[in-house]
Amino acid sequence: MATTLTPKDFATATPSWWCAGCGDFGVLAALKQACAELGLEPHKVAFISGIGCSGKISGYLHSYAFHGVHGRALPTATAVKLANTDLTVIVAGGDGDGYAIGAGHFIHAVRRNPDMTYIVMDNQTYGLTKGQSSPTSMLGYKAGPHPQGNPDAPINGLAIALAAGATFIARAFSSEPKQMAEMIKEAVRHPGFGIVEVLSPCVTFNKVNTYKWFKENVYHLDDLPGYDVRDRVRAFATLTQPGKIPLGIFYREIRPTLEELMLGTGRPPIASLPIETVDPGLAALQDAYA
Ligand SMILES: Cc1ncc(C[n+]2csc(CCOP(=O)(O)OP(=O)(O)O)c2C)c(N)n1
Ligand code: SF4
Ligand SMILES: [Mg+2]
Repeated sequence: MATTLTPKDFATATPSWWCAGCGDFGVLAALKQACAELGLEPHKVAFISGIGCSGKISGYLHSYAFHGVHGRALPTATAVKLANTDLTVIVAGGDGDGYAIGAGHFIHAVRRNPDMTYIVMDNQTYGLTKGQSSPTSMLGYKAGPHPQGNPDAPINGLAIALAAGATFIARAFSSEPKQMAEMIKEAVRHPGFGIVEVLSPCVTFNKVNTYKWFKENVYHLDDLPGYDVRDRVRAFATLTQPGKIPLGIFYREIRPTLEELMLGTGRPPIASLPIETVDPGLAALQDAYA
């Protein structure tokens, strides 16, 4: 008989290493909530993480876990998924892990569309190594390791994901764990590669992009009249518009996963994904699933 799990069932006894107030706590809380509400069982979840403060998260979630080398979480997770397609695979790492040293793996994981969820914990700095600029640091961002300020323009990870062929793209804020849990749930339900970027402040080293700064600089896609998650062009325009940072689900489409194409196995789209939000090709795809 199925038992009802709660977020506590996904907790571990490992003491947290994070600084008090770190945005990563909100990500962990949302993840546990999402896993419980999805009815996942810990022994059927594989949680793969990269290196960084963010990467420590795999030690705090009760499931199978692999804390890999810097920037290599996605290829590791792809191998795990191909080896056992019954596992729900969740990957997490920092902006440095995913968009700097792991950037090549990121683009190619996205285009292959393996059925997994990737959470990028974006604090706009390298937290673990004491505050250097990361690929998402703002121009001029100053921190101890380079007081002269960051000379490099930031990259837009979600716009890159869209250009590379991502099939589910969302952004959350660690101060809004409820909304984040809903986005993670949708990403896990999505039959394909789902990326959820989370704005997750580093309270120790990034004194620019603080909770207050984010609160003043975000808005929700729900507030945009007529926003349609099938509209790739609008998603790109919204993601790249200068100014305030949008939160919500930007885009989703259904296309065959890596497992389907390589192994001939996959899972049917989960009921919560509204049929009308996907391409006309869905009917043919569903026949294949039947
Ligand atoms: C191959 C390799 N290069 C460099 C490092 C040093 N290093 C560890 S974590 C890190 C960056 C972490 O930044 P991010 O991925 O954004 O994670 P955060 O700590 O901010 O959560 C770096 C450069 C390493 N561990 N391995
Ligand atoms: S250094 Fe920054 S990112 Fe790392 S645990 Fe502390 S607050 Fe979080
Ligand atoms: Mg970081």
